[in-house]
Amino acid sequence: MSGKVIIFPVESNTAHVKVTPALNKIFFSVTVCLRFLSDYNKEQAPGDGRYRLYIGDKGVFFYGLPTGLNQWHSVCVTWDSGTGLAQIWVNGRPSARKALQAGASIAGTPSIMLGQDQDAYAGGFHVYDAFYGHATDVHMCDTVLSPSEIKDYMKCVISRPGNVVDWTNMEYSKHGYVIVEPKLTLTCPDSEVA
Ligand SMILES: [Ca+2]
Repeated sequence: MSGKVIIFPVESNTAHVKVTPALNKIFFSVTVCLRFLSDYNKEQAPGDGRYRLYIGDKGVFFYGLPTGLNQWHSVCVTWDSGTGLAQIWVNGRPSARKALQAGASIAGTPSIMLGQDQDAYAGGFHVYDAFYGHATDVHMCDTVLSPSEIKDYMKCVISRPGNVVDWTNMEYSKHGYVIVEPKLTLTCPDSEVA
């Protein structure tokens, strides 16, 4: 998928990309990075500086982060079971680190999907929780990336490709109305990283 972008052109409760992980294990820490562009601006949209991360059935909000419409955002989320600390980075800006599910783990065969929120394992889609827009450079790692590795990612330098999901070598299948195309625009111009 190197140099490619996934486009979800409509709101739906069907369109998604299923990703086959390269590694199956019990996760006690995780980092997920991706870039997205959208003009989603409804009530539940991240148009208000707000992001939410779930581990299992518990979620935490992060506020005051870049969410501008029609511009690319580079996002990394990290979570570590030992400390219970979760954090999100957007365009080079780190959030406060917040408590989320200390001592928990992510076990079982992972069901990894882009474009839909899974309220149930591999299902439970709702149109109002769907993503539409563009997404690229998806990586997932079984450790917490260092701040310098995350800043590299924000600058479009992939210094540590994901060992669970690696965009450059990602096995996936498309479902519903999903287009995969070459990247036509820069995806890192708005990074605040110097
Ligand atoms: Ca949902």
